[in-house]
Amino acid sequence: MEEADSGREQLANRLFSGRVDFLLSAPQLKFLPEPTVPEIAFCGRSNVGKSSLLNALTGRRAIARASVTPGRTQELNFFEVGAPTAFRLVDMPGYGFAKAPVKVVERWKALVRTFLRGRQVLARVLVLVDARHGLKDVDRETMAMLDAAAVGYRVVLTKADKLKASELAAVSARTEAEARKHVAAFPRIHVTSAEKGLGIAELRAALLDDVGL
Ligand SMILES: Nc1nc2c(ncn2[C@@H]2O[C@H](COP(=O)(O)OP(=O)(O)OP(=O)(O)O)[C@@H](O)[C@H]2O)c(=O)[nH]1
Ligand SMILES: [Mg+2]
Repeated sequence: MEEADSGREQLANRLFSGRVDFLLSAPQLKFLPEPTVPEIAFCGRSNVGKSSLLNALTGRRAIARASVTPGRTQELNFFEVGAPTAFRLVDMPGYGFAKAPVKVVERWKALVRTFLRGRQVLARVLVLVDARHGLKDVDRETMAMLDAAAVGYRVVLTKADKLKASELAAVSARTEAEARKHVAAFPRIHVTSAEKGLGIAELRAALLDDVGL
């Protein structure tokens, strides 16, 4: 079993560290690419580490733009993995960012919501949660929306390197217990650090399953 798992991880590592290209940035739904391959979307509060996780998964320093300033990612950014393209990763604007103008926030929210609920090729959503903060009500709203739309998602704790082992164990247990109550959530959560590489190989292998490879 362990050998089979590590075989999957090797395959996943090869794919994610192979060809990865930025495809396009869609500020509105009409600019979305043709739905020709499975897609994995990264969502979560502003500054939670979506762009950084995408970079860590693909082994690139900065294919997706990460920043200390919340609200960095303002469009749906599509990245293609594999040659020929096996699947796409979609970096999205964060939610819960109060400092952007209300109109801008509303526009991002509508874009993300419509994409998540209506994208035919969406194979999995990753709901990223800062391990220091745990689940917030805005995350719960997103999870409930995905439950209602029957869109499967994985809850991913980020920035695990910022916590002590005991704190991390507590927040993991709490988050997993809550994820289990959501019909469209995977019962197991992922604990990651884009900074230290923690949980990255496992998440790559899981995403391979998600896109049917
Ligand atoms: N220590 C630590 N810092 C991290 C980690 N992941 C991201 N960060 C930091 O968190 C900040 C935000 O990261 P981003 O990847 O830009 O976050 P985002 O969710 O894409 O943000 P928006 O696009 O604004 O919604 C940056 O300063 C990152 O360096 C991690 O695993 N560990
Ligand atoms: Mg971002």
